Amino acid sequence: MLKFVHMADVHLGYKQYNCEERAIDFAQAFLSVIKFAVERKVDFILIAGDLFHKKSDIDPLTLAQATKALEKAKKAGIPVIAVEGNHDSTYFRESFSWLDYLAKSGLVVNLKPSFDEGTMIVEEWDGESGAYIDLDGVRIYGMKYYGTLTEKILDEYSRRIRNNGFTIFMTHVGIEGYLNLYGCISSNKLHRLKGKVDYVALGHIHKSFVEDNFIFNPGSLETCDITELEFKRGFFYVEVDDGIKYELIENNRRDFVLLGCKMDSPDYEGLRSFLIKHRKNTKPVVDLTITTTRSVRKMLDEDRIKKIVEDVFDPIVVRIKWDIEDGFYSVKLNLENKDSIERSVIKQILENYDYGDIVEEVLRLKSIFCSSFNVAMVDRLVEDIVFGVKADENVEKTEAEGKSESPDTKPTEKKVEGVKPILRLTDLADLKQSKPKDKAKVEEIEEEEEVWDWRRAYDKRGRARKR
Ligand SMILES: [Mn+2]
Repeated sequence: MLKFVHMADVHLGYKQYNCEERAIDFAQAFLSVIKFAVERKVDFILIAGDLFHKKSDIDPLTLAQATKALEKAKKAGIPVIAVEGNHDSTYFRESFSWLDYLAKSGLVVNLKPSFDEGTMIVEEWDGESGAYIDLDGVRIYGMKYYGTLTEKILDEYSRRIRNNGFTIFMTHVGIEGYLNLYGCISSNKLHRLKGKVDYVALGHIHKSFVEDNFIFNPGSLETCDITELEFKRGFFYVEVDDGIKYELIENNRRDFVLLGCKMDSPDYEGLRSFLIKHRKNTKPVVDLTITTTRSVRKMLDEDRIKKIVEDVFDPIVVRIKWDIEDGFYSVKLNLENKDSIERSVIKQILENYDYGDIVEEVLRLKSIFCSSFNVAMVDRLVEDIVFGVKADENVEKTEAEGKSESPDTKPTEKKVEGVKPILRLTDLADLKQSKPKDKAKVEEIEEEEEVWDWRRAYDKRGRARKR
């Protein structure tokens, strides 16, 4: 009988809330799964991405946590097969990841396809690299995270998969319909692998799910975000005999206490007795939201409240959040015109969250999305932000070039005094529609298209790549 463990989203090195203790929690969770696998004498261990929380800047402690646990598996003769997740790898550029490093050290098998001038190569693991590995009666294919290129690469990869014994396909990708997450794919893309593949091992979504005894996603081991507290998650222990038998094991993890209370006056003793009712003796993370008014907030001493929480819970982290009932959305309006009302509403909302300095970008993004979504405009906005070119200058230049070829011609439209104009609907002409100056420029553009390469986010001139 075949036995294995499937985990994902370990996030080693995540010093959540800037708390060292939390990073240790993540390592403990990982170690406990490895220990479980060793005790059950499984045939192999799968890690479906995000072993590490960060792509780079891994501190020595984090690397030690990874190697110490992986060495336990190695000592027990259990191979660990992994793929890189979005937290582990840069997916536009081929680069040497920490998982590659662990593979070179003989602690993991890091599976991913390689590319030769854009052609995908799916080769057997040779001890250092490869996309699949054959163990005793089992073949495991691995594909790392590719972001928005996932569907394209998955289609190509699927054609290269061959069934050989019990066949596993492991990747790090989100499936639509579980969480409101950007860049998810439809599970149909994976169900199509039936016949060639027996078990699809996923990671990425921090919530467990199983589809049709075929697609398996275990969720995160520790809690990366308080929204995960309500999810069932852990790791899968799988036995394969006639069919697949699996068990989702919810590993031990740090307790979180999420509390909300209303304070109409500085009644600290009332707060204390409220907290005592929710006491836990497990050194939890305490997340307390206090709803109050602006005037009562002024009377309350946050340090004193923190001290009370510490007395009651002996927590590792205390987070106090304020929900000011008459504060956040009460906005003073400047009733001059529609633009300035919009500007001041958005400005004041953003300022309440300390994002007052991105008002212009938010307004421009809003206007782009409101007027038939235009990818070129979004690209240009991102360019502006990254390279510091003002959008207005660009727009004026484009208009001048397009209309009369004369650089002296200024747009005639009036601007609101003292207010930097945001993009108007009339400005939203597709960049491609503006006439190039001469043929030489056309050729130049075509040449740029020629050197397009999916691994590069930017072209030679440092501009966002063409689509
Ligand atoms: Mn993750």
